Amino acid sequence: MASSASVLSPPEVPMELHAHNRDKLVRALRDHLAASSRPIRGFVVLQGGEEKTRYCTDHAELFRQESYFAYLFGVREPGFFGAIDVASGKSFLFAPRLPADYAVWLGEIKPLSFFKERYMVDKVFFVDELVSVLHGNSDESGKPLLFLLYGLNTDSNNFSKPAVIEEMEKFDTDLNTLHPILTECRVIKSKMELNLIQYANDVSSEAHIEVMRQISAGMKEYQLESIFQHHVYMYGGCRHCSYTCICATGENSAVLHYGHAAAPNERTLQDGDMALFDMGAEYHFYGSDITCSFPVNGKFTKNQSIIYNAVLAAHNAVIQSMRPGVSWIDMHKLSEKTILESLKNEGIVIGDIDKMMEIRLGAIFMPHGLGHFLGIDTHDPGGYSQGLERPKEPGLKSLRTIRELQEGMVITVEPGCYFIDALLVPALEDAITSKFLDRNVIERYKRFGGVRIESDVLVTADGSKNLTNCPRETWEIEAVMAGAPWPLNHS
Ligand SMILES: [Mn+2]
Repeated sequence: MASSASVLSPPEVPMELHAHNRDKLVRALRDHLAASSRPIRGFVVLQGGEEKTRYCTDHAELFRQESYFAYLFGVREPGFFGAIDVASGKSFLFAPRLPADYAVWLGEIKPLSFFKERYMVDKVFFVDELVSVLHGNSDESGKPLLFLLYGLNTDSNNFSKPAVIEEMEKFDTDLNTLHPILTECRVIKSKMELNLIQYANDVSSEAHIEVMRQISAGMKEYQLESIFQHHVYMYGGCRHCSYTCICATGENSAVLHYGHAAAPNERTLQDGDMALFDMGAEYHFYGSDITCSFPVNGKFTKNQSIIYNAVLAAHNAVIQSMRPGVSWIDMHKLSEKTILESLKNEGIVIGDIDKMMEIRLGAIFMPHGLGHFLGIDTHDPGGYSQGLERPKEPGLKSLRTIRELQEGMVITVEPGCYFIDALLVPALEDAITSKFLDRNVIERYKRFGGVRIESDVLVTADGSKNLTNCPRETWEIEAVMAGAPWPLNHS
């Protein structure tokens, strides 16, 4: 039956989603201005992304809209500007004036009315009309005020680029107000945004299961990447993935960001390997970020199930503890402690768990943070809102957020346990950390690689909801890899 390949059907995207996002921003901005005794006036102005070519050539890379612009306007075309009148809430789009030649090479030049209808904004003009339109729509005697987007991305340490417009001297500009307020809007997801994140999760969960079913020793890692990409595009309509696929097997699974151009998922799979596949599809800008770890041959060895179950226990303990008000640092520590307890049961680490926590021993096995916000960006912004400082201790310093959970946040839960020589060798030589490590037992895991289990989780009013739907228990994975349907049939 051909239809058994997938149960997916790509949904229509309601552009009300972006109208709602704009409303949310306008309300937050008005509240902020009122609270700081400033007049309710001015325009939010954002510049959308530009199409890029490959180096000096005319090869156009597939365009993907800048994320803040996508959040507010949902526009998929390059070269746009957008504005919102803070006082009236009215929204404007400015389209690039395209050369007549465009119609020959790239298709029909759409009228401005097309964009007005598609993106549900109040008015659409050309980019070269921006200065006069903003002046014409301002009922102030002086220069109109523009709120421009400028601020730090705390994951990349890059700054967002404020809109560049002609005749800037005809406006007053404010570079400080918009970024933190718009970023905070993105942290709490609306129902319509959650529907898209759920869809991206459904598509990606199904594609991960397809990979589990088709994997076998002798294949290349990139063939599994290809199966994933095919599935999310063919059945899910997802042209983009949220990030470069990590398809790591054997020792490669201890390389946290494997799969980049210099390590392009090209190893041949061996019988007995663990696989760690971190892959997520994106649909209408909204993404997913999912990791599955499992044995290439479909059967966990004793050592593989020891490490896998240590990580699964941490994953489940965190999801069960999540609710509004809980500190993400505490969740990170809970995951570390859960993993260390399992490792202690197997004699991999020795001694007092509280002492291990004090000296941050867990960071040797899990050097990355427990998880991050997810939305239009894989590492969605807002993890360190104003005033929050990144911790300095091993493990904790890798956290992409240290905030308290709030209803409506979507955050990844991705504990891992890895045997990384670059960390283990110095730890075994260190006078303090070496006391907690059993050299001989660790030797048995030398070529193990690592395990990560990653789900995308919504914080609800009284707990959490896992949006990812992949087999997680070892017996569920073994059953699905042996051909059982998912969800498992319990009859
Ligand atoms: Mn992640």
